[in-house]
Amino acid sequence: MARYELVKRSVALITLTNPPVNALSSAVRHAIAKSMDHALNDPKVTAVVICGENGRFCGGADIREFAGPLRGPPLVPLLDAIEAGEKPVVAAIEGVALGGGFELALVCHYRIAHFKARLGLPEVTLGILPAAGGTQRLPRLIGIPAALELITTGRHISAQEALKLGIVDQVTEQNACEVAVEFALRAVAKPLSSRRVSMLTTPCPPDLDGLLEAVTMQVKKKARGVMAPLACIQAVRAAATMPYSKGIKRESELMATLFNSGQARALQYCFFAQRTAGKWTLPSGAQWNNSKPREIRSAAIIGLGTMGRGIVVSLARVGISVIAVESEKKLLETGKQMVIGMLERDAKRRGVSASLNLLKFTLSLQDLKDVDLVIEAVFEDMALKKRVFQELSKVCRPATLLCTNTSGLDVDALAGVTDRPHLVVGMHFFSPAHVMKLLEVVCGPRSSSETIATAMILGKRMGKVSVAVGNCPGFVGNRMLKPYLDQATFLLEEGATPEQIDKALEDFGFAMGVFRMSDLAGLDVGWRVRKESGLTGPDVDPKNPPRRRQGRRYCPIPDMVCEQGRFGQKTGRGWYMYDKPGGTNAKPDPLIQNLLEMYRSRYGIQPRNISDQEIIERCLFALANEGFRILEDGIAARPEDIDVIYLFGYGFPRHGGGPMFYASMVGLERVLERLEHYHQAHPDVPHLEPSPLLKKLVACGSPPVQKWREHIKTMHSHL
Ligand code: 3H9
Repeated sequence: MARYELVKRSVALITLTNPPVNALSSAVRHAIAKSMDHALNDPKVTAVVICGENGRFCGGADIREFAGPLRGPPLVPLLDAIEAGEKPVVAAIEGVALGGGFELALVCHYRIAHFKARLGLPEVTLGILPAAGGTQRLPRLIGIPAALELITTGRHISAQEALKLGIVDQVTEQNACEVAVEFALRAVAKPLSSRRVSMLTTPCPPDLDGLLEAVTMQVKKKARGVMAPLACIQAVRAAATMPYSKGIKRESELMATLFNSGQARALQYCFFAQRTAGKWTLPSGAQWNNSKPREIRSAAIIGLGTMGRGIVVSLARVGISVIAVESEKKLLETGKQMVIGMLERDAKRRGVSASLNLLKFTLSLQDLKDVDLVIEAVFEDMALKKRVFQELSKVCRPATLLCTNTSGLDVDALAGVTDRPHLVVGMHFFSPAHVMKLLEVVCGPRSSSETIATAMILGKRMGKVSVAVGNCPGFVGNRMLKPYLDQATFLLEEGATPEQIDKALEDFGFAMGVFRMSDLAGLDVGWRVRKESGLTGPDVDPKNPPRRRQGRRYCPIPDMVCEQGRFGQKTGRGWYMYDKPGGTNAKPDPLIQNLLEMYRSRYGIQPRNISDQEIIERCLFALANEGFRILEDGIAARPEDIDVIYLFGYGFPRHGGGPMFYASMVGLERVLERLEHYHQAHPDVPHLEPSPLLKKLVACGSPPVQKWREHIKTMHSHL
């Protein structure tokens, strides 16, 4: 867990050896303590260098150990002892120095960083704070404002920025470890007292209270209801106002509060869920680590609407040459200008040159004959998509992968019209596609493992979080959205307002409430789908009683809003009113209020006061209930996959963990009891009827979310 060697006859080189990130597990802490003891007591040793194996200094505390009781030497006294030692200790930072790894570097008397290294205190993103002295040492080293920014955001910084801030003493392009050994030899004769960061006086800004107040406001606005950044601010205040010995106690008290909180558990769950999500498996045994992806050098996008443009940008900025196809000259020209503008802005922001030479724009599908992969992003219309796929079958070489960016149509039906169903897969991007990190990779029953592996890795290459899902209407994300949206509109019928529902969801932590989100996405898309499926419009069977379709409760209010030409932000009116078409500042609209009142009186609905609790329970438990059904159906392989989809695609708050983790945190028994209650009150809403899997899990004693998989017996697993 740590290798000890004597180099240059007098330097003790301690190498952390805990792959993949040299996390500070109990065994590593134990090995560091033993090695330091050895080094400090060996008279041959005049200086110490600490580095990490495989070009990675240290990724911090071992997060997996957080779930159990503390074993092995605690970190704070271990680090204090390194700093207090009488021999100079130099940190050789390569790869990463994060969290406890950064705190380890801070107790070393000198820090040498490789120019590609990244440093940071990301604890806040895990719902905790840097509790091995990080909140006390960093402000002493670089001052309160800079330390506050790093600690409350968890931002990683480059070695160059660390040098500018005074965190590291030297940045090198050579082997950091070798440079550190030479540095250590030179440091032997120098006094150490000024190098012990905990002994420094924290440089205090003139208006400390004002600064802390301003940062508190910022943090509250950005991360509503999130505890960790606020605790970080309090810990930094202690660094400014208390001696180190007291500050470190305050840090530890704050950590204890955070450590046991539901938010910390949720955020740590999110960390692992995100990493688990890429590990797909198929019933055939093919999986992420035994299926070889194809290399994709060239791609084509069909359709230059909002989605198509975002996909072109996502591909081009990772160096893939792209042919973009439109059906009309005018649309092609508009799309081209938009894509070029987006790429140029993106390149400027990242300080690189725009990869415009990778782009080609055409009206002819014939130009696609040699590309490695095509992503179709035309209008959401099955007949049109089928025509495109038939055409692609004819023009593209037999090995070209054919992908569809449908948000819910049958991927297998599209595969069926091609000459290569095994090379067809869904790649469901989220709008705007160059910004949103989620990619649902929709595996049809005939998609080959190579095809799935290629789409998953391509997503990763574009910086996306790729999640493999099965093929069913709406896949995972949009299938679950339906019961969630339905509950919101039923609550409108019963007496709530769009603002009230949105506020409850935003207070819960959603980036946007359901109505503001729908206004942003555009209300007309769903309206068209409902018309096509005979739920509204001239094709509705007149024998249907009002507010009922296909034997279940139906709320026609969204259709009535659309009938007035209110399609959301783009038309300046939707569930809210906006200053102008395309405006983003949502204001409550009295016309919507009137519409709701007239609607209720027309159907004799007595509006009632609806509590925020009911809003949250009905929307979120209906959402999770559909998640349980998705697990039963084998459309998602694990609850973690569903949660990652909702975190990255639908603005579910990370500190809630995602709908499935949230349900487990509330308690499955309670979720079951509330769903039974609401289903009894609304028997014509099947989505409120508790799913068999939920009942089964409760009957099995409500196991933790990571164990649900053992209880899911899918006869027809799609994954
Ligand atoms: C802390 O330090 C608290 C202290 O202040 C004081 C306490 C008293 N622990 O991300 P990757 C696993 S809190 C355990 O795919 P990359 C990860 O799950 C900690 N496991 O690689 C994955 O496992 P698997 C503060 C960890 O190259 C594998 O390593 N530190 C840890 O894309 C590869 O990970 C952080 O928050 C860990 N600390 O990115 C840093 N880190 O193969 C968290 C990783 O089974 N880590 N794993 O799926 C990261 O941000 C990234 O992993 C890193 C590498 C940038 C290091």
